[in-house]
Amino acid sequence: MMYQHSWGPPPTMSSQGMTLDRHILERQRAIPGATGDFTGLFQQIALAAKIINSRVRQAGLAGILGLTGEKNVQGEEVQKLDAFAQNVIERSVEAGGHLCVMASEEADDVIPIPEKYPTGKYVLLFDPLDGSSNIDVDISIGTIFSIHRRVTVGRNGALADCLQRGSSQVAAGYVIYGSSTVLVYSTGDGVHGFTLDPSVGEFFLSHENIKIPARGKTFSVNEGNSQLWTPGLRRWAEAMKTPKPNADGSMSVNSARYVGSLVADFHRTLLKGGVFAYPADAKSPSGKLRLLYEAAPMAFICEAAGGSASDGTRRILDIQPAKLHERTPLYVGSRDDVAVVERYLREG
Ligand code: P6P
Repeated sequence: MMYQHSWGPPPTMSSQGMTLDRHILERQRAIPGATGDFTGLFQQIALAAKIINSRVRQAGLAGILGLTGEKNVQGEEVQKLDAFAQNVIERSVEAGGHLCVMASEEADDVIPIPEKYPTGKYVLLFDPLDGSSNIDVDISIGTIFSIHRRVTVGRNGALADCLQRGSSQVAAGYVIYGSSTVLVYSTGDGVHGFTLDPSVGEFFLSHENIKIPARGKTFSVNEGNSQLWTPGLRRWAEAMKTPKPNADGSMSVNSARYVGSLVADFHRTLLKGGVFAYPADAKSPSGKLRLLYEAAPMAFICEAAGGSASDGTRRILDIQPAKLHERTPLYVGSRDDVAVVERYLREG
């Protein structure tokens, strides 16, 4: 059946009718011994994304519909969006028997699987709604997730299952609630994006095998913090803003782009190239972003697309986490552009 978008000619053959579910299933069939566990977990994550998307799209009406996290018109307590997203993800995945433990930016400790449900071999780490402070001004926000295999034995998973290097991830992904809702994921073999068609409530393949350019023309960093940076980092930012001569005598300049929402800044960097940076500084000596469910999943995706990600000196995926909410500086994007900022950082 030819999938007809309501806004014009059907998509290209490669994405015609290719839903996220079918994409995952076809990859599962190619893996010897695959049990369907991963497929089931992924379908639950996709369902959670659809539910969160629906509520995010209503948020602008909060003042009218009483969805502000206060009492709604029925006098019921309504959750703030990030608490809502946290709850939706937990409820969507806890009963499936695919996980032994979860961890979230919104929860101080690991989240066990309720005793009444079976447990499984996977671990889910997630940021349910990153950048949620931007929703009030209608800026894109996102959900970020990271999946590991457990390393402990027994019914319940443990902290050790969560504190694994990013290189151990079996999959990572994010959902960007922007001008459209796009889910991007990788299992390490390619990076693929799926756009939600709200008219049918299904994610369709829209960005097949994403590859990040080796070099881009955009740098993305909050220069409001520049007085807190090292001299080397300040020199990097100045170099990014210095016009460069081309062979034909013309000059080229970079573009500065900073949304202030990691998923939005990363998604643009992944598709267009360039570098996103959240440095350590005098205010945040370890940086602001979390290693487990922000930096590591984005690094996994970026490397699978041909890019790179470091904390300025170490590959993000090689860092052994010591704490659940550990923070890290993050430089992620086009391989050559990340190498340039690392060189300035080495100068100190
Ligand atoms: P700043 C959003 O609050 C967030 O956690 C990330 O999504 C984003 O990249 C970063 O913080 C923005 O931080 O300090 O530039 O506002």
